[in-house]
Amino acid sequence: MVEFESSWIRHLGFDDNAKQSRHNGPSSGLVHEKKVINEMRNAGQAFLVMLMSSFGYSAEELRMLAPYIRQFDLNRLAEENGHYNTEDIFRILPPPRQGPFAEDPRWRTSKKTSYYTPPSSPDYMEGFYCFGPSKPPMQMTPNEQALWTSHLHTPVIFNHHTPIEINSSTIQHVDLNPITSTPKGAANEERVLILTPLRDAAPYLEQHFDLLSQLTYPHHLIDLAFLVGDSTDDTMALLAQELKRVQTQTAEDIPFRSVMIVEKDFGVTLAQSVEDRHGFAAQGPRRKAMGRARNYLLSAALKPEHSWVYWRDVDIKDSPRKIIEDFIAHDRDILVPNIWFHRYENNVDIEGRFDYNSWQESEQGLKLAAGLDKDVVLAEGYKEYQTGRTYMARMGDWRENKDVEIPLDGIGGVNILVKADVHRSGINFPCYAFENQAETEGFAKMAKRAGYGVYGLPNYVVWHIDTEEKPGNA
Ligand SMILES: Nc1nc2c(ncn2[C@@H]2O[C@H](COP(=O)(O)OP(=O)(O)O)[C@@H](O)[C@H]2O)c(=O)[nH]1
Ligand SMILES: [Mg+2]
Repeated sequence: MVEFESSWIRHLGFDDNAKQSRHNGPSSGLVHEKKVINEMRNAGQAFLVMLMSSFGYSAEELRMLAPYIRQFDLNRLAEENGHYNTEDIFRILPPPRQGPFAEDPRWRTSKKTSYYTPPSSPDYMEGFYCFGPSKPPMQMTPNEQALWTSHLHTPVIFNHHTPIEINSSTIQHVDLNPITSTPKGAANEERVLILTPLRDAAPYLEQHFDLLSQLTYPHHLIDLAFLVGDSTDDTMALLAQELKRVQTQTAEDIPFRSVMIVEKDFGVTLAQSVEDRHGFAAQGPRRKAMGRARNYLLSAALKPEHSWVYWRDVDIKDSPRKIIEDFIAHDRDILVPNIWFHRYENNVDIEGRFDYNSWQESEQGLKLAAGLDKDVVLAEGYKEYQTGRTYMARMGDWRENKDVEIPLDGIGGVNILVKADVHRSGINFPCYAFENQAETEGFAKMAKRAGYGVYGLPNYVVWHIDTEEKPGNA
């Protein structure tokens, strides 16, 4: 392999066609290349004859001066039919020993210093060529021999290593290849993004931040992001206050790596009262609006460095501190806990089961959906539509083995851990009817359709507030 680095070698006629012709047999590219080489050779010979006849160099001198003569652009001489520039000759060559020009003052190179001294190493060494394979024939396999003898040209590479360098600060390089989501998240320093949509959430923020502060997953690996929208209460101010409280703590393990607040109103007019929110007619529009809010939040906050996305609603009463580690260890694409609530009646703690959005699909549910208009969004827990689905809320007990998994087809949004690549692949919360489901249930359906695994932990309980505690439900 002969490799040229020198800038005085201009690549002659080896255009793309010509390169192609080496592989594909003769073509006009190759013919063109040969023609140019012939012209160059002719021009070169005419040039040498001129140097002898006009300038008085002897043949012996010209042989010695070969390294200098190579600096002439023979390509140009070929194009210009052998016309040369006398100035170039005075500039590049040392003077001839004899003849009319021998003492001409225009020579740039001093006869004494450089005349016929071989130019220093690399240039001069180029005069010695070694053709042949890199191994002795006895060590070559028949295939290697055939390969070597079959090529007609020594392969030539021009500046093959020239790198492409980009200095512009407007161009950013993102490599998603090293971003993984593994069961050893904390040990691998995998970054977690906690996402919370907020609307009229003032009463719950303090508790929310108390619980977040207690999370044992390293806080320097956690980014928080909130979407505040359509609120009529003081959600924004309280959020700012709570964030200040947490982020300015001096204890190293409390503040989080970063916080983002996204504001976006969708013009949702539904009141946040339990009746308004949980009536059947409200479910379709409400779930679509929630889906949209989640997608806006996700698209604004998900950064290339995130490995996991942890969706966490604001109205959580209690949850295990190790929940992120516990969930990551399951190594599932999408994982949800069971959602219950406490209700105290006559000093008795009645454990209520909250979330009927986490379910396993049934024949009845599929049949029902098949008979519905594609745009209808199904909602659970309403006598209008009997789906016959199996609800995770009805299973499980927090006293049992927390690691028991069940596959799910629909999920609720109170707590979801998602491998970030699932979202990156385009699986999000449909704000329209996807297989007759929207938002988190549509998310689960879409993920399953795309081949991702959706699971629930019936015995791993996160405690939602009792809906009767909601303001506006007096
Ligand atoms: N930005 C925004 N957040 C909302 C909206 N509706 C609910 N949220 C938030 O989304 C989460 C879940 O809502 P929630 O009313 O608790 O739903 P539920 O638990 O299914 O009754 C909470 O953190 C709410 O503050 C909305 O329209 N816009
Ligand atoms: Mg809630």
